[in-house]
Amino acid sequence: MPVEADPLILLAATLSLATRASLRPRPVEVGQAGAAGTRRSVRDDTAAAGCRYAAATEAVSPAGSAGHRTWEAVLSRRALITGITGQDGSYLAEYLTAEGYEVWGLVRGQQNPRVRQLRQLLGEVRLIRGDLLDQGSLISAVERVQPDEVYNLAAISYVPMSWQQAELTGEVTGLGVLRVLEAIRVCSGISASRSPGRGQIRFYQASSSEMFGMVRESPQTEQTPFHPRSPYGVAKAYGHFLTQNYRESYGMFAVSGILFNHESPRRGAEFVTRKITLGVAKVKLGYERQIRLGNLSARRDWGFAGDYVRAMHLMVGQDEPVDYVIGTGVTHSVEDLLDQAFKVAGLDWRDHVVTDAAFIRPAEVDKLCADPSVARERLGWEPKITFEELVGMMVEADLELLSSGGHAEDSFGDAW
Ligand code: NAP
Ligand code: G4F
Repeated sequence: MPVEADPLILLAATLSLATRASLRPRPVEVGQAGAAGTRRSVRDDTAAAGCRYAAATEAVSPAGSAGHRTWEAVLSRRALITGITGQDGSYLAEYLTAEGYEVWGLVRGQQNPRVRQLRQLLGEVRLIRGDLLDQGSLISAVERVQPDEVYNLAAISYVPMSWQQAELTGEVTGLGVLRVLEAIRVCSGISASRSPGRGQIRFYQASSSEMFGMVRESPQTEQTPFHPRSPYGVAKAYGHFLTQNYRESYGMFAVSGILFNHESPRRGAEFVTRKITLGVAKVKLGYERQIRLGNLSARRDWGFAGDYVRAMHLMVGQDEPVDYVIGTGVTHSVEDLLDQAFKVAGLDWRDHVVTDAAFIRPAEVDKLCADPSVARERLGWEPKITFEELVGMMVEADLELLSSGGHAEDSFGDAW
């Protein structure tokens, strides 16, 4: 399969088949005990079909260092992240890199401006072209990267856009999941009658609390029925059920995290948390006097994105593929958010907020609140950052960004 050479995209062309060796732990040279050596990737075609194999990374001491031999090998795993230029993709890439993973990200477009910013932040991440609308590109990416784990975070994720471009949302956020699963299935040589064995590619799907929509009960659990309220929510429900279906049909290790709203200083400026924290910074610095918003009584269970990517990784690392609800268990209204954000800047939101019908949705999700007890008990996952800390962090980051002459779009870069 030819791989595109592109100066913008760092392709790790050094992984030739000839260098692939056994996954079995082997003696490696290390420097002083615990000294960081360079890493060399070694791979093993353990599966006969397609591109199924596990990855190992061998720790190698710097040339010439007077090290001693150890039988302790460092085995590293390889992850492919779709949606790496988004909020969660960036946090997950950082997290997995720190965990010793070799991280690859799928990026789309000819001149994607976020690629340069991503590479400034995450120099170690390797990028490969692909688009959730293009099945062939996904097969090529999986075949090229040969990941142990695939995290499908790519989506049209802004709910109001899903009414304006409903068909595109269905294609990307819904059918895109099918295309990623098919790429994994084809590359793994899995047919309907075959259960994959060890070394299979594990798959994570970014499902959403938007699927609960008009909620049947509160708080929402893994058992709560779905009643999506937007084309986005409907597309996510399709991806969710399809992930479950591939698990049941093909025995794939495929899991969905039903994540409630999670935010950060890297959040897109179109979402209400970031719109408010940027608005507070603009008002505080005297650039603007008002923020125009829609429904202030909507309630969400808001957490910190950095906490939520840990949950994704934990789910993929379990013995059994199981779907989990991830949230804080605490719900706040948009008014609560305004209160908190303006308080950080020493202001009163009532002096600066105007409601505008343009931001009212055709159908609203009134209230979301997670019951994350299964994740807490089985994964040992708990959020570390509270709502108050999250809002404080975002307001402070936006004050710093704007007062140093930056813009919202710069927040995917140095200002992180
Ligand atoms: P985000 O910041 O909007 O990122 C979306 C990513 O999808 C971007 O990297 C974007 O790439 C990529 N993408 C869009 N269309 C694509 C296509 N056709 N092919 C390939 N990539 C494409 O979203 P996020 O907040 O990080 O969320 C990550 C995932 O979790 C999404 O699936 C979202 O729906 C889901 N989710 C999010 C939350 C939340 O509160 N954040 C909660 C539940 C579920 P470009 O840079 O090229 O546009
Ligand atoms: O920040 P939002 O746009 O997030 P929403 O719609 O809850 O969706 C986010 O969370 C989902 C998980 O539940 C994700 F799946 C999805 O991808 C996305 O990340 O809006 C939050 C609430 C809504 O009720 C909205 O009506 O804030 C209300 N709101 C009020 N005024 C506003 C505005 N939302 C936005 N974006 N802009 C406003 O001016």
